[in-house]
Amino acid sequence: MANWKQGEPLVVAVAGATGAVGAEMLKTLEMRDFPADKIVPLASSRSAGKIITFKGREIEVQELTERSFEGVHLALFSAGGGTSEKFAPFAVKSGCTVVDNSSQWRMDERCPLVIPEVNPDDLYKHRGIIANPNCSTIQMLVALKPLHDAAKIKRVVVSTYQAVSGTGQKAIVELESQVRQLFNLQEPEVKVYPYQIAFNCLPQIDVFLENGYTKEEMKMVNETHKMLDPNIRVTATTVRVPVFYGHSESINIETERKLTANQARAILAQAPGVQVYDNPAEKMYPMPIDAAGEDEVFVGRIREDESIENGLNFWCVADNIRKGAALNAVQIAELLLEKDLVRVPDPNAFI
Ligand code: 25A
Ligand code: L14
Repeated sequence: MANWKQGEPLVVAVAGATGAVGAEMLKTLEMRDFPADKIVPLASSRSAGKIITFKGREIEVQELTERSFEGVHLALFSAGGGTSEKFAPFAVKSGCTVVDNSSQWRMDERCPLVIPEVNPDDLYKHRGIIANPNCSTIQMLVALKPLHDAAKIKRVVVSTYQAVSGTGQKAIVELESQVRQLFNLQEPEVKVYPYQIAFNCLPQIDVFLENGYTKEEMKMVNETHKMLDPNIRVTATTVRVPVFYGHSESINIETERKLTANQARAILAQAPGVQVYDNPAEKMYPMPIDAAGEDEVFVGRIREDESIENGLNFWCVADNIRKGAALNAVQIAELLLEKDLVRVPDPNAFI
């Protein structure tokens, strides 16, 4: 059993350490001076033996196996749903607390789904696996939480404009190669997405479900219900755009109590994790090229929806790899340490 006690050296693993999100997790742990005494980078056999550097030290990537978590207290996973399904239960069995970035455990009742700015106290219920929400849901709820507290949101209509980095390193490479191929008058090679993404928009993220929505769209609905309020009606359209880093969202809300645009701006200006960037007179609004590499959720274009009584429209941008994935996971890990929750109550809970 690797249950950790305050004052003992802390061992932290990153599963999927060589991927787009895993690499950012390592960088974020380093930048925020996370109090890990030892880092264990894990990936598939393809990447075993690669060297990563952490705080100036070189560390060899090991293959992720069922036995990787012996002596590990805390693991951050971002290696895809199948990998999390297979290996997270073994981590817990070794006494290791897991923060998982895949969609695998998010709707599992045993697993809290947490955004530190929205529902930090749900962490107390964890039984070994804490799920990190979907990137589009995270940035939306960081902005909606303070508005919901102030005026009670009844309905949300959201459309997303999502960067390719959400799909991982292979999709970053695909957009870059297609742009290069097109400028060289070559046929663009389509491997990751169903169609060419360069100079295009794809109104499909993840697979289609029976109700005509995509899985990504229903993640935004279901995760909002689990974390913020099951009574909010949510409808989403998620779209892939040829942007490398940073998701954008057009959000329309209907509230029970009236909020003017100025009131909403003032509430958001005070909200944790949010930066209001909104001044039409100066052509000031958030864009993915500005949000990339930043921690905050940026909000602009705040205005009243004149088609209904109590409605607001705004535009919301965040770095999908940072707040949408790696940063949120590291913030959860920081809270676990702070609340003394790096522990597994029942090692067999997920086996
Ligand atoms: O579960 P989901 O939600 O459906 O998520 C699916 C994918 O989405 C990404 C993540 O990709 C994940 O694989 N993802 C998930 N949540 C995300 C979020 N919120 C998210 N992205 C953004 N936001 P990724 O590219 O970020 O990370 C992939 C990592 O997972 C490791 N991995 C994969 N299978 C594994 C595994 N690790 C252990 N066991 C397994 N079975 C993967 O490591 C990576 O670290 P890797 O070793 O497989 O590959 C890293 C290097 O290898 C090269 N490469 C990849 N595939 C191939 C390849 N080379 C040759 N042939 C290949 N087929 C890469 O270039 C890289 O250098
Ligand atoms: O639910 O942009 O974490 O392709 C994984 C794939 C987020 C979106 C998740 C993408 C998704 C991501």
